[in-house]
Amino acid sequence: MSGTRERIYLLSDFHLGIPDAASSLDRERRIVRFLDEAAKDAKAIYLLGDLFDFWFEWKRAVPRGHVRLLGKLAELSDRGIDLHLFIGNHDMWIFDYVPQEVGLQVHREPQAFEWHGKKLFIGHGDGLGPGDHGYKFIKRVFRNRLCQWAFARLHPNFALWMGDFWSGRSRKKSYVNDRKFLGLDQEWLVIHCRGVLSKEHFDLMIFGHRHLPLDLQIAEGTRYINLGDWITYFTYAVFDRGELRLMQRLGDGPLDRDRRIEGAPPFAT
Ligand SMILES: [Mn+2]
Repeated sequence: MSGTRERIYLLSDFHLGIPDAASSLDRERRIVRFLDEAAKDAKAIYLLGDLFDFWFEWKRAVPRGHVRLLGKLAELSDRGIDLHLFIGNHDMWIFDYVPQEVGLQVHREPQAFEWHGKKLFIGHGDGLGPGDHGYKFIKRVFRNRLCQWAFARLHPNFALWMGDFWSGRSRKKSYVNDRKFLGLDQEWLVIHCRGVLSKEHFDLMIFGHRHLPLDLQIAEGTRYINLGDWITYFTYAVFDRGELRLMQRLGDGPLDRDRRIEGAPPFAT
């Protein structure tokens, strides 16, 4: 491990809060352990969304819980590590509290970057690609200022109960459908990426949302990486001097004990 901070780490889809408080806390501790290790050589950390299974910020109140993660992120930010958050569909209602309190930069749309001469396209990944019109409509409602204002008028006990209920329903639906790699021609994020590529070249296209770690060549000179999740796979990507590796956490120790994964699950052991 180098003594200088030059690596960029990317990870997503913690869904803290599910399936129950005890196992969520267990995962939260693993994430914090990972962040401690990453902080040893991280220049920046990119969180690609769905940190929480449901989140809403009132002007003067926020949901209970998740203080270890929020505290650790704040600490890393205070130590000068550059933190970025791409808002996911489960935490779309992060407004100004998390960015201000933690000290991170929020992105609400996919964005292009250039690191070490490599062109990257990064986003959470919801609502992209063909189909899924039901979700695309709901997303417009959820992003609507007036709807957000109306939701904020509800009592937090009731509003958060309702939020957990919705969130659980969408999760059950997506859990059934989402687990298998569909093939390059069927994966909607790959279809979306290829559309983007028809207008502009990118070397690396990195998303979350799919809950399936993938590292695939999708066009000449382009890799599509899905970051997997921190529920089943405990995966992350590291960008190190122009090279990107998708990694799976093995235990809670130093990151050099983790293993690189390529292709799609099931991964060879
Ligand atoms: Mn997710």
